Amino acid sequence: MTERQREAPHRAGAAALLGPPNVGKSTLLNAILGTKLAIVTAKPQTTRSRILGIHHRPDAQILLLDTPGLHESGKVLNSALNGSVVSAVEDCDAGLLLVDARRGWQPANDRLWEALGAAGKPVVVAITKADLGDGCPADWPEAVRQLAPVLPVSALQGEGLEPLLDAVVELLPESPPLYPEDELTDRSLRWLAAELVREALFMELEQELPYQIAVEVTEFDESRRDLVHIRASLLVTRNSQKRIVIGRGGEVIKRIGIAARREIEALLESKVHLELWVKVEPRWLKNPERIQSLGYV
Ligand SMILES: Nc1nc2c(ncn2[C@@H]2O[C@H](COP(=O)(O)OP(=O)(O)OP(=O)(O)O)[C@@H](O)[C@H]2O)c(=O)[nH]1
Ligand SMILES: [Mg+2]
Repeated sequence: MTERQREAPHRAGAAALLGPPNVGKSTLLNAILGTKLAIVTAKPQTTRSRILGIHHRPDAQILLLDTPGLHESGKVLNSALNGSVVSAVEDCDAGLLLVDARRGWQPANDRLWEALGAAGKPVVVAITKADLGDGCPADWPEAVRQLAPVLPVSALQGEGLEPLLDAVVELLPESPPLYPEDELTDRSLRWLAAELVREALFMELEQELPYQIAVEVTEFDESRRDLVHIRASLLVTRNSQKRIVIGRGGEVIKRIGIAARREIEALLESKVHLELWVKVEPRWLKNPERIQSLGYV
């Protein structure tokens, strides 16, 4: 513990990780927690719902809210995702606004900056993927620099995390810890397992298809100590998609299963038997209640 941490009053509160799709929100959450909690892929719009990750330090407890990337399309799922961004802005004590070092300040950054300002929330700006860019990207609104600390960070290389967290902690209210010390997230292992299946879908399937698929764990049996049995449905909207996900001779779904099982075993620290079933559910993407029951809002 540093001198500063020993003397400072304890602080606790929520910081929302906000930014455009693919800016590195989930990677930053995982790097801060030192655990893979949120799935990460090279494609934008991977995260579908808010996840709480709890970072404990001697002087503070930071409740980090990972959010879906804010984007412009009006589809039902997308507006549900943007809804969870809005509620994260409302619920947080401080905003951690992310800007990609290579892409610079985006229209989504403007909208989030304005929303945080309107809600009266203090902001720290993080320039992500600092290992890829050189310094601060151009076309940077001067007002932002005057009103918020701007700090570079590389989540992949673990650089800049502590100064960033120090800046966030300064914005949190004085408070005793809000969660027990061993608590890492508000999400169940069952839900995290479904997410890891979804991550494997993004790795194994081309282009738009992963966005059309939902994963629902229908059975999560931990009664055997040496082997956790998990059954999950992959919900697609059309028969043609089902054929692609299964692949010739079942080869695609087999690869998805192997990749997902490996990650789930690392999460659960146990052997896992993973059974995947592809189901056609034409309306899941259009039905707000269904999107909610799948845990995406
Ligand atoms: N080089 C480099 N790449 C990074 C860094 N952080 C994230 N990435 C990459 O950026 C891509 C997107 O990362 P995510 O963490 O999924 O981004 P996100 O903001 O959560 O994306 P959505 O959930 O889709 O909105 C992945 O390919 C990451 O590996 C970083 O610090 N350096
Ligand atoms: Mg994400």
